[in-house]
Amino acid sequence: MYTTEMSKNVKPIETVEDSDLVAAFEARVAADEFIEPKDWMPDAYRKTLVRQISQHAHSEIVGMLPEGNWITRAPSLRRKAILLAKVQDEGGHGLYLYCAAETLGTSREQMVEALHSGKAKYSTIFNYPTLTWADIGAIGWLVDGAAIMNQVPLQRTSYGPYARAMVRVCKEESFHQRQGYEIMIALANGTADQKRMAQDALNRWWWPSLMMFGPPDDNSPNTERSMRWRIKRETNDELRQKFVDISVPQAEFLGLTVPDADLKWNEAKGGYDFGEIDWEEFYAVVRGEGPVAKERMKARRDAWDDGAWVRDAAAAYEAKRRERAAA
Ligand code: BYC
Repeated sequence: MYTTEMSKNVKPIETVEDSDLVAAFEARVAADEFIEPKDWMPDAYRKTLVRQISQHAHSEIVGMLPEGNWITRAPSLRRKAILLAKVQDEGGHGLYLYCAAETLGTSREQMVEALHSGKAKYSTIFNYPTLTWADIGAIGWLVDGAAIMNQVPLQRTSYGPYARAMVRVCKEESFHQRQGYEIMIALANGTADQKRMAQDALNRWWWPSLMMFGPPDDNSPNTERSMRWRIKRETNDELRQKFVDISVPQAEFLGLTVPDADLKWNEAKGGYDFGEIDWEEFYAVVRGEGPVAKERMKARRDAWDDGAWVRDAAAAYEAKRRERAAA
């Protein structure tokens, strides 16, 4: 997101903003009231939201690429129609989220420019390639599954427009997760080769899916304040643990093996213990060194350039419409 520049400029809010306003704001958040676009809010709250919501929007739009790549190669008309609808849904999610961020005073052009110039981040998960049809199943099951885990609590995030956008997004993500799991069921119960494909996809997508939840809590610079402001309702590690606990029995149902030798049920905590995530890989991908990061950014920039004539035509039409209305 608007990363280092932003954090350098952030001053402790109490020194630059009216402490009564800050106290009233904090009290509203603590009482679980939604903050709305025209309400007073600390500058750092606004910036955190723009950072997170725009990153979320970019992730949805970049996330169309790995799956869009398989629309022409889906194995049946039914699978093609479902995948097409899913990818279109992701485009819609991006639009709701860009609109929610715009209510905070940033423009679509600024957000897109930040993505294209590399100033803004998007989810690490979309920097991995989709090599086989089973990857489409694994993405729906695991990536959309992780997304739902993260987004269900965001329906209660403190900023009203973001919370309301999440309600519809979560309903659609739930369908996405099921379509992915259904592909995995078909493959896992298919021929030996199909089952091997399903296992291979699980092997490649498991760890990157766990990385979607972000760095561990003790290394997550934004979590503490975002939890206090109820932007985030659960921490990165809490959500990651829930995801593991839900996904492991799903893998067992498929007859597949989660690629983690340290995975073990822990009776005392009522959840699974799991192996150490490769955080070096995570930070490398965050820095833009993911396996297909360059292709993803090129595809986004090309789409923006190729669509320039549509934006120009829409602007010219609108200008004519206004001229006519004024005449
Ligand atoms: N990838 O302090 P932290 C989808 C960054 S779309 C890249 O914990 P925060 C789907 C983080 O931004 C799913 N960067 O940050 C779409 C921060 O850097 P900056 C997208 C990551 O914000 C299509 C730094 O690391 N979901 O599922 O408190 C098809 C330190 O982290 C990542 C959302 O965006 C990452 N994985 O917590 C299918 C959900 N993780 O910005 C599926 C909304 C961390 O300070 N976002 N970073 O320079 C969130 O819930 C939070 O922003 C995060 C990170 C949990 C992701």
